[in-house]
Amino acid sequence: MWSLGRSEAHGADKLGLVSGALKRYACLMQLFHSAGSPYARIARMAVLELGLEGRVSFIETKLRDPASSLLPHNPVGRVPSLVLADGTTVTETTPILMVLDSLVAPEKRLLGDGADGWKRLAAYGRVLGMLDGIAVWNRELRRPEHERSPGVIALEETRAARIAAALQDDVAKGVYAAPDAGFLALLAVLGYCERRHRVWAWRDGLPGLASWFDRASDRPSFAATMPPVSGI
Ligand SMILES: N[C@@H](CCC(=O)N[C@@H](CS)C(=O)NCC(=O)O)C(=O)O
Repeated sequence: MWSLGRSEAHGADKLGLVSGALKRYACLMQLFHSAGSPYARIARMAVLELGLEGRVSFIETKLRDPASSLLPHNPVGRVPSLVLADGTTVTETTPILMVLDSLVAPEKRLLGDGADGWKRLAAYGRVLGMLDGIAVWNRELRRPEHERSPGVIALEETRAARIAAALQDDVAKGVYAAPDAGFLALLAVLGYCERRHRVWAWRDGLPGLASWFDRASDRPSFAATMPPVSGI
């Protein structure tokens, strides 16, 4: 964050620097996130991968709290949420990636432009579908035991295993090789399973996917957004 002492500000103002700094500060977007959210992690990694740290500040917020700093910006109350410089709030991971992509040169974009027959978007969507299922499964496990639905848990466990097997085949064919939206989403999902959803021994029977994850985990954007370990 910007902060100038009184005399620095006075001297800088003479040079017209304060107004420049204030303008830049005003242009900052705010990305609301929680440390454990895999969806928000995709957006946070995207900011870092695209080199947008100077234009997007990260704001950690509380979820499911009526006093959350996010609620005045977004009644949905979910992260990630991106508050633009004009106060517009973009909610949901994919629209946020679209905004971030619009800030960089076309060849750097994470979602692609369809020139590949939308293959990158398809790869990203497949991972997001897996994350949605795992999020439902994880939410179920956070309920008191007597409120949990064994049927929902079984369905989501089966879905996750099915998608993971398909992802291992994809990885073997070279999909998820470049650090685009699908790559970052896959890192975020598997990273979530490693630290926040450990009930699922996803590595068992999936050595190809596990070795993809171990290699891809080297990315600095992944290390910089590590979530705390949870009890699940
Ligand atoms: N469909 C949303 C899902 C985001 C989401 O579910 N975020 C969770 C954290 S992982 C959240 O904010 N939960 C708070 C709540 O449900 O109130 C997206 O793509 O961004």
